[in-house]
Amino acid sequence: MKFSSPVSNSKVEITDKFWKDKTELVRTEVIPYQWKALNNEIPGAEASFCIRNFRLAAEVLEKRRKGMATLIFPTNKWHYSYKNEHPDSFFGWVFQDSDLAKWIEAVSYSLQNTADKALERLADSAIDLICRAQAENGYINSFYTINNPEKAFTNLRDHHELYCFGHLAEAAAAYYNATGKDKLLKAVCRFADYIGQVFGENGLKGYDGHEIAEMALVKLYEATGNKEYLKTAKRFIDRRGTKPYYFDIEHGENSGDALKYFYNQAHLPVREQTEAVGHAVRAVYLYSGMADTAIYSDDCELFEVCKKLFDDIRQRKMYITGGIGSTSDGEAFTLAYDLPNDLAYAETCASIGLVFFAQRMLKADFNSKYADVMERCLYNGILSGMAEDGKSFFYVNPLEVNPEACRKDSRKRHIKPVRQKWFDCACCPPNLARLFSDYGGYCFTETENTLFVNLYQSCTVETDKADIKIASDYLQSGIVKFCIKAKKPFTIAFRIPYWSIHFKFSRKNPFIRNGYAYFDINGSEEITAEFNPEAKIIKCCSEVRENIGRVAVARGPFIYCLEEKDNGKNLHLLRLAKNPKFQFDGESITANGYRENINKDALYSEYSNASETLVKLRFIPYYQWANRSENEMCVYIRY
Ligand code: FUB
Ligand code: ZN
Repeated sequence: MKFSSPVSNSKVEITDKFWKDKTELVRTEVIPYQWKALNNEIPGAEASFCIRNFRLAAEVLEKRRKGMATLIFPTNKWHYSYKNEHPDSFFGWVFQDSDLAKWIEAVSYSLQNTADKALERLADSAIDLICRAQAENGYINSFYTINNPEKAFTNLRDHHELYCFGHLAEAAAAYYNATGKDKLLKAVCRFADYIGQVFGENGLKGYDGHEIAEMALVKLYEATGNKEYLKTAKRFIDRRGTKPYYFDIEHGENSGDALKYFYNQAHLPVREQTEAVGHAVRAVYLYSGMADTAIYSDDCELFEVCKKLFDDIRQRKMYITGGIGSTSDGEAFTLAYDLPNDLAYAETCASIGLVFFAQRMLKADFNSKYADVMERCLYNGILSGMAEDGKSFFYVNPLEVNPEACRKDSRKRHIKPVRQKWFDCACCPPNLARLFSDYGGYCFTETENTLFVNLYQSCTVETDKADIKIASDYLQSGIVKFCIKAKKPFTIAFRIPYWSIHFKFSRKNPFIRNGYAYFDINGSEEITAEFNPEAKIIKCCSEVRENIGRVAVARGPFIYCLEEKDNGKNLHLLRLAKNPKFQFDGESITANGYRENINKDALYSEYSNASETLVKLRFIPYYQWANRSENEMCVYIRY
């Protein structure tokens, strides 16, 4: 299979105001805040105990090495509250270790962007701690190490051991790539070797209940060249969903019930799966691992499965914001076209996982639809996950909110009308931190001869083909200038964004294929791309019942929304005027519309035409909502 590779974040310097601001917020706000959270230093926030757990695991291992007695605790729960447990027990969620791994990964990319010796020293000390918590056989997991090592790998379905391993492996590869230091990488490779034995041909036939190990093993393979890691990833993938179900065996059951395992995408062998199902984060992490494994092992059949799954999400199960997983029940996908606005789950992590999946698909299928999805998620359903000051976060990203309903209707309890400082289950903010710090790593992909430009922002990029300086006004005028200093003849391929029907390049006659415009470059030259980010009305496919008779407003990559702050209460009363004239002030959009006058007399009355008042509607980019305190919000408006 012919495939491309992403150009590393270390080769891309983001100079763009919009994206530099975000990566700087992560560096200056999120990463230090998260370190405090890991150390229980945030007053008023639920304590994490993450660092404390690693310290305790290291102490326990030391005692066992010295032949000293240590206590054993239960391992049958998901969460261990310090309020109820023995003081020497593990505390927190069974996957608490992953928070430190994500922090190290975010720090790694951040160090590629901005050298920071003090931060690097802190990360080194965290890595020393993790290595002290590694058992003789290579195993690293503070939960089982503390509570009962005998029980390791006995509950893959629920207990996230391979998930924590996966995050650690991603952190190790990232830290090695960023700093050249291999202490964590070596430790994690020992762990991966142990996993390879435990789950080898003659070992346990299991696989992870919360996927990520697959794509993480591929990252270890990329970092070390050791094919065993790729083999282990493939083994996990090929075993998933085969009968008898491993999770049945593990739990002494004989259910054979596929329905039970949709949640873990383990209801069918993966090659027979055609629909995205179950827990959305797990799903897209699995599909990312499948795509990577398919690419590196030249498994076209597996890659075709990934294509189907990607299209199922993109065409039937993705919100206009790039949110996925439309129900809070299992944080999961439901059925095709079931995209309720006010009940949406759309976890920040799930859209981040969709970006991972899209980026991997892009490697071997040179089609703009993947980068279009990346862009949709990045500018909308992911960016909304972080406040504009980087100090609070959304876990859930709904498309319509009435704050009172979130308090009074238990079906909407998962929806928060304002961003939270931190979360008891703190998966999303660290995920955001690692993605945004690595933003540069998503902009370009390359084969031997072709450089693909997937995202547009001001930056410089250095490759063996050329050094390129990009001056981007993508979000305002849509004009992007490329100053290319070629080192050898090559082809440059520009993605034509899905929203830009009209586009122009200063060089004539591009070869257009699958949403990319290709030009051969033979020397240094300047090329200007002109896209057309004018405001537009977007219709949702009629099969989405919630949006019949309603439209959304978009401009360039941004989806817009209405907020009560600008448009008054009861946003459902608003209607966009026919063929509205949009006015763009550099950020918000105004348009003519109507507000239906409320008839307060009766709940029901004989039909008569509604009376309406002419109003000016103000739309802001969706990602900005809830930055001016609690209020109503909606993306879709009657039309
Ligand atoms: O289970 C670990 C993480 O916590 C998942 O990825 C998120 O969806 C949240 O449930
Ligand atoms: Zn999350």
